[in-house]
Amino acid sequence: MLTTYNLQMKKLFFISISALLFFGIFSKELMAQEQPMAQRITLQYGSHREGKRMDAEMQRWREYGLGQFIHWGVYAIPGGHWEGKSYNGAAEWIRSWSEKSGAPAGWQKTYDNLYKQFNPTDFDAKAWARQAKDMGAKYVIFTTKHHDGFCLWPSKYTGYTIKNTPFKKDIVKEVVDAYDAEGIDVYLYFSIIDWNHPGYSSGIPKAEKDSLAYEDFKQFTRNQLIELLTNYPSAKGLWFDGSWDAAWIEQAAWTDELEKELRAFRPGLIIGSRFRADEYGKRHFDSNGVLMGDYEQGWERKLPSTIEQTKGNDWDCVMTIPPNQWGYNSDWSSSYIKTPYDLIAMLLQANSLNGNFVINFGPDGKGRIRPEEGDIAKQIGEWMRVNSEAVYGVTYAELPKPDYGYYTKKGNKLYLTVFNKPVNNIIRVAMAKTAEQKPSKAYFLADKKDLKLVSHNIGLDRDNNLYYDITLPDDFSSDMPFVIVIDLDEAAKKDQGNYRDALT
Ligand code: JFZ
Repeated sequence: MLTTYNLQMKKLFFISISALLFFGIFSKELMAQEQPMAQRITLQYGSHREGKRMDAEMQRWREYGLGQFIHWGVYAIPGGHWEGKSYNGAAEWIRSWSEKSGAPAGWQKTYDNLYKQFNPTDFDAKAWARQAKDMGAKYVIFTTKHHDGFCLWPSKYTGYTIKNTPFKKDIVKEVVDAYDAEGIDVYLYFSIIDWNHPGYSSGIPKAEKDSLAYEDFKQFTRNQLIELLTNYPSAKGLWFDGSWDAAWIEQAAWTDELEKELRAFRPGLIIGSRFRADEYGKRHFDSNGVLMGDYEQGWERKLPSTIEQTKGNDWDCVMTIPPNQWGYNSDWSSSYIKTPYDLIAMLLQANSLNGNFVINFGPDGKGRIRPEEGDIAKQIGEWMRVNSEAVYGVTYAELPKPDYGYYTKKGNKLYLTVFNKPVNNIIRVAMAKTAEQKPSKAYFLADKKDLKLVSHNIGLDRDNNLYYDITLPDDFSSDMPFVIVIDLDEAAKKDQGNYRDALT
């Protein structure tokens, strides 16, 4: 496997160099690549691994394709609004609303007492899990504690938990059990930021008493993480957030130790790159440009458009349905709401570049997933039931992105997910003359109907490609993206081209 990885990296390197020469520019992404060995500095708390994790747990992660995020907590009660006033940021951040920016008087005190009303009587973890399953999600990331510090599990290290609400029951447990029962892997979202803990500080504590309080907070954080891994042994990983705080960044030695402890405590545990900084304060990638953690966790509400931008790493993209609302916001009327089509296009873009795509849901204060999100999940699920073969367990196809949509690949099958149907009904696939696998058969994934496949030398000199034309039936139309499968045949090394290149 390592050899394959090295080969891939060599290819990537080659592609990067060609891109540089071709465009004559030095893009930021490429400059941010790993330092050559000779130029590296010694790091004590940098990345401790070179290249991808190849164990079974990580292989499973890599094959998810589609995931669900759930942001749920006390912020679901105000839902972005209070006493007729509207907060103008992300609803899960509403506690940070200041009176200067229009918050009602005494807002933070009001917020910190809202948990006393948290009683989501309509919460039905099994219904959520069924809905996620129907959508086609293979994993879920669930907010155990967001920045406000409210714990959806009965943590013994603070009173600010679900146990002290009228609801009382352990919500994290209900979610874990329900998703486990549906065969959906669970990842626990955990915020390093905790506005409720007296020792928490976002800036570096200066006074001695503040530093001491921060030490308490560190111990508290460590205890809660061990508690979560102890209480929910089936959870596959931790999804960290908030690690941009200056105070946290300063803790390189301690966070490195903590990560080691968590990994030793739960072998196979998956942790992304948004957990800790190295001793120079570098996050996600250490000072040598090497990825920290098991996958790149920086693609939030954005997607790479080329394989070079992914630097050959594993990554996930987490995406909101409105522009930037993770927790429940009761008013979606003035926001653009992504359509199932938009989300499927993003899903395929992610999968075509070796990433997982994760769609966020924000249940309301009663525990209901809003109908708009329900419809989106349903429509994505309908699409996935027909087309998920092009999503699960696929990889980058090592072909340039075609204009009509995205390629994904698995074994000897190439999937063409078509978003833009050519006006002549001919899908033209270009492959290098030297490619080891050649298309032998093309068909619709939906009904397995064979499609006419012919190869041409279309007489374009020096592009070193062969062209395969797939003809869609005359009367074919589709209002959703559709998938064509191409079987690749290793043996068929035909059509090497019989026109000589022009001598110029
Ligand atoms: C964080 C949270 O503050 C937010 O509420 C939500 O939970 C989200 C998933 O994570 O917000 C971020 C984190 C990282 C970036 C942007 C917003 N980022 O890397 O660009």
